[in-house]
Amino acid sequence: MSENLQEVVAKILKYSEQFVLELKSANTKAQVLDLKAKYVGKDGLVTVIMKGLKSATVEEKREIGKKSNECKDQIEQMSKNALEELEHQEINRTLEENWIDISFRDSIRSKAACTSGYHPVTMIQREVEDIFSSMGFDILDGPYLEDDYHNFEALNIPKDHPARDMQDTFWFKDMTHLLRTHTSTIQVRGMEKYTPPFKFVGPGKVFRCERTDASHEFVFHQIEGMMVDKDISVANLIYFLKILLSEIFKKDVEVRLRPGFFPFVEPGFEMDIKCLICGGKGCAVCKYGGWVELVPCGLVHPNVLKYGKIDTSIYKGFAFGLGLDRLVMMKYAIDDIRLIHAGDLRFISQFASI
Ligand code: FA5
Repeated sequence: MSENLQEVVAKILKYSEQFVLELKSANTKAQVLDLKAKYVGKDGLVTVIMKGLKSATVEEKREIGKKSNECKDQIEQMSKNALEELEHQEINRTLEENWIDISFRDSIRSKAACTSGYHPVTMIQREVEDIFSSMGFDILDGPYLEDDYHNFEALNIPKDHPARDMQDTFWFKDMTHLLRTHTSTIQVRGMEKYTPPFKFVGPGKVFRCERTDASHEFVFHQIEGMMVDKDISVANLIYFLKILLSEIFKKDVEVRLRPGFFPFVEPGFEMDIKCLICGGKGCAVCKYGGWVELVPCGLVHPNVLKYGKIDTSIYKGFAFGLGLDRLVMMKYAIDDIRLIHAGDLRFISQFASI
């Protein structure tokens, strides 16, 4: 070797310090890589010293080899750290520049994908309420949890009357309370609230312990209607129901009236609508009969008026109980009632824009 041992070792230490200084001003990965190559690359300053060891003495090899290896390791390690640091900075800069509020974007996306709106039953309920309130009817509410008196007794269905079996009831353990099986309970509550003449409708959920099929749910919706005045006749009842149906369907729909038995009306009727799913040809919804039972109705039984403390020598009344879910099915040609309450947004969101 042309230089002595001390001179070479000093050179190595100088390179080491020089590298540390120069690294401070390397601001990009390329600059770091260039710097690393300058010292420990194929022809780097440290590498050249190591290559020159071939002609060195054993002692020089040991001493210079040790120092140059330490210097090389230090340069490689510091280059690695610097590159990692620059990589981090780059990621942070990218994140900073392309910052996205994920929750904001999600809310936009969900708004676009799933426009909010009312449930079809709520929509039809409000429509029916609007039609009746425009004709002077009040809107009444009633509780889901009812007692035997309001659901049966005051509707002329005494205990042990076979008509109790017409509606399968969810009873509470005390056997005097139940989930109302129909909105006719609101008739009883209406008579407690008003003195005649009066007219009101009462919408809401009802509950029946029964098996479901294409036209039967065990939780569904009805809207009760009741009018009490002097000289009420079946003609008044038909008049209001026809207005209702023509307003809802905005077209002529075929209906038929047939006798129907309900202990709280006399005479009692069933108003059926020609099935709008199959056009009367027969399908699962109309049970292949072509007609769908929609609005049972009739003149209020005198016993019911008496329970309501109404003077039957002066007043008469009519009442009806419209199935709201069936009305939704007819209006929007839905062939299975179970779709309406299945909670499937793909189904429900179709009504959002209506
Ligand atoms: C009644 O509930 C009587 N309270 C209606 C009434 C009121 C009659 C006033 C006379 C005077 P019904 O059980 O038939 O009647 O039910 C009335 C309507 O609710 C039916 O015509 C039908 O449209 C709907 N409905 C009945 N059961 C179900 C069910 N399981 N699922 C969906 N809709 C039903």
